[in-house]
Amino acid sequence: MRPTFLFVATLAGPLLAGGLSGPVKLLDKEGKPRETLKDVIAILEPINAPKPALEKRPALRIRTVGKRFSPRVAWTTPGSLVSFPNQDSIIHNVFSVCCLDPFDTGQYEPGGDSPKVKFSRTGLVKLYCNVHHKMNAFLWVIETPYAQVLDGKSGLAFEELPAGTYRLKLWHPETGEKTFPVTIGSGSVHGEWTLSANLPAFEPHKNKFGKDYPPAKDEGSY
Ligand SMILES: [Cu+2]
Repeated sequence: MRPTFLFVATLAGPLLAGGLSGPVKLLDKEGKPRETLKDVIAILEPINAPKPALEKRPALRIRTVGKRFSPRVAWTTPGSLVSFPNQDSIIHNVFSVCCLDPFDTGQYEPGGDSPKVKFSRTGLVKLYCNVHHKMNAFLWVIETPYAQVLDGKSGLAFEELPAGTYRLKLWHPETGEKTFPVTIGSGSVHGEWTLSANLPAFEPHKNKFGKDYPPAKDEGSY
């Protein structure tokens, strides 16, 4: 093989790829570490790095079980479908009125699935139930496949990232959003990030008609 050919082949080779990993710490209002990271989402947005092809995600199922959404924090990409299977023995009615793609599933029965909802716009969608005031969930619609909802035990861990600069966005319902610049080279980058939970654990909201919820007998049992 001639040297000139080798030189060209090197230039045309795969882009350098690296990884990003490390713990995310969550502090409470007093500055004490929370034991669980549950419901933290990590989103990595390429700034000066190749943007990966954005494919539609498989239909996402956010279950309603025990008068809660599961998962409570989730993500998908624009144009993908989401439904809310009812695995309780009571009626639910999932809706969102805010900002992005408002929708209303209407009431649907135990054991049933909701109509599938397509989210077209990027951003944070706040999901509520019109029957149960305290049910809430958060759906991030994002234009990157680099996202992870942390499981409460591990930190974040991204692999096979093309070299370049990124914005790491960390979000939790009680911390809001915090961003960090990240540079990825050919190796693995290890970091450590801290979020402060200064927001209320439950954000009051109106029902789908913009009215207060009627007092519920079992409000305290969530
Ligand atoms: Cu409900």
